[in-house]
Amino acid sequence: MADKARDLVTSYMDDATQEMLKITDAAGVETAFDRFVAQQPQCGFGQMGVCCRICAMGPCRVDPFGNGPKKGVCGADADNISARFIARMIAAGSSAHSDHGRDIAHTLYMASTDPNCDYKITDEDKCLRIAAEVGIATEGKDVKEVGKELAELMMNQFGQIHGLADCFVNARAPQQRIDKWNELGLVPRSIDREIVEIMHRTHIGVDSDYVNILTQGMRCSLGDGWSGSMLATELSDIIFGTPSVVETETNLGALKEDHVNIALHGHEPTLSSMVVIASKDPKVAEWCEEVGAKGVNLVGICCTVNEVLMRYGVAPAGNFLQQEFAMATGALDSYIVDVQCIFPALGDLTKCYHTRVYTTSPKAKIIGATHIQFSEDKAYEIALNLLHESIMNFKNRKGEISIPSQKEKLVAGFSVETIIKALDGVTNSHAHPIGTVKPLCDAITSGVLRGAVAMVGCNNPHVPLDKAHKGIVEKLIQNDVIVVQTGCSALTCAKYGFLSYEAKDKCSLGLKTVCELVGIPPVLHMGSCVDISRIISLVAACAKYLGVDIDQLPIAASAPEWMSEKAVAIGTYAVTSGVFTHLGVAPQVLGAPNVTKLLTQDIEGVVGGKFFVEPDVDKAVDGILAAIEAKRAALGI
Ligand code: SF4
Ligand code: MSK
Repeated sequence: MADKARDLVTSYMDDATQEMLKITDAAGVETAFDRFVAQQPQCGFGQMGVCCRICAMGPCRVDPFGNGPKKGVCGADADNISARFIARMIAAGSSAHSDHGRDIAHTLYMASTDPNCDYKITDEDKCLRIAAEVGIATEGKDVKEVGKELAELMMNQFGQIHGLADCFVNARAPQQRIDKWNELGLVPRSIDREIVEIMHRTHIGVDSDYVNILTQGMRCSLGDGWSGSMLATELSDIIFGTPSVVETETNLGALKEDHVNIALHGHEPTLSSMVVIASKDPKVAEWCEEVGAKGVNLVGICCTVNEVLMRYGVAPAGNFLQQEFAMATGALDSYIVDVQCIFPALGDLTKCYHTRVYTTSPKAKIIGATHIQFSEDKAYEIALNLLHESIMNFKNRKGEISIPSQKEKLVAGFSVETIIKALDGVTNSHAHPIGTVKPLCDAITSGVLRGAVAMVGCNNPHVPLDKAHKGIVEKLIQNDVIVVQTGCSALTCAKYGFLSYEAKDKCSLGLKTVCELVGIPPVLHMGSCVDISRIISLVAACAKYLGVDIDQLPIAASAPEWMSEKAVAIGTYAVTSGVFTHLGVAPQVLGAPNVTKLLTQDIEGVVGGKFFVEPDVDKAVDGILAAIEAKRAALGI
């Protein structure tokens, strides 16, 4: 039974990962797949979202089907318990993205005010453009003065006392959407306040109305998508440069036996970008020579690599569930990690492999790892030290090196600016500083493209690894649907060649024609998880161009293998923004009938978007395409 469960979840994954699984099995090294099987059967009450341990009168369980209790000790029913649980997931997810954004805003402040800062404003045009967009006067000012004002305004979004955290909402959302959110009271008052208020409301004996709790969840999620994440993305571009097209290769085959292999893992661009910059220091080459290595090979896992892939072409070695396998190659000399999605198990694996795991954030220490604390005011020095430590560890390699040969071509770097520029290159409609979305909208309204899907999210052993990502994207591009991606979803589809120019040959005629004409892959890599804000910005620009609200566009979102609390926050802000959102893994709410109905049906009448839960690939694609065609029909296109 256990073997069967493990075979099922591992049977679809790529050859490189299959190869590594055989190696870890043979060596008796435990991975997430073993631990997942050991967890079976998982708690049914937890899976249905009807288990509560918010207070010490519990834990309480509600029996959704049988004759067991229907209420917890305090009287909370299944809908109350489940809504509180989901709201807390939204709060945690929003806090992860937004705390990341706060650190980036501080870095922009330092770059603008401290002449000795290792960071600088790289994209000055973007600094001036974003500042003007959010209402800062820029004329006659030095770019550093503007950068300082912009950083201060953004930092204020986290805890402002008066007004709303609506800089980007007002600048970017279609007026119909702003009106709707204002009418429903959904525009966040400040990013931190909405997160804190969720924690207050879900304390025992506060909010027991599931609609009221989830409404607060929606408001908090907008603080993530349209504020915390959006400012993280835009300010990162200002500091590190706005991504443009880069080509590289991906998968575990990106590791090199004769080089010092360093994997950057986690989510933030601050340290990882500095490691890339410091890796060019002449001392690095000297140290490599000293230990007999041909050089440093920087690779990455999860969203940190999406950040440095988009800007510097660093190759991804894998997605979320491949993180242990990178170590099991025996060729990884160090993991430099920051925050989010880093397995505690990496610390245990240091007992089996020579790899050093360096934690760098005071927020994220791991037992078994070495902590070298990162600080923005000594960024270059710390990055260089981490490189030195990693290079010296090359000498400690032991046992066999097993790097799978598989790697795939990958094209990335599709910021909104890059997408618009690529499309504008075809039509020469340079009416706006960064061009317009007219060519994209024309392709959709004419029917050459039927629509667009944002495919995002993680990996999750609850579903066969990679199967849904691969299956859904394959079918969408065969139906003239262009796909944009972020996060581990992008890293997954890249392994199968969907993010290469050659993937146009897997597409139906309309999409293939667009790819050939514009010179883009059919699946566009738009960055890390926080960069879903790029997708939201693009969607909002299209809606404004067409004079409609977001919920009228022939678009959808899909998170086929999601797992994190951040994904819950993202899904909620997508739905609240009016997007039809597919989930391949059911959220833990199914034991709460009213919450389930609200999220999958009734919410559509309020905000225009809804969740569509479907684990089956074919049925998921049918549902997504039907939603797109229904929007087209309603628009008369
Ligand atoms: Fe039980 Fe209510 Fe306490 Fe939850 S809050 S553990 S349902 S008594
Ligand atoms: S890293 S949140 S596993 S996408 Fe952004 Fe990947 Fe999901 Fe983490």
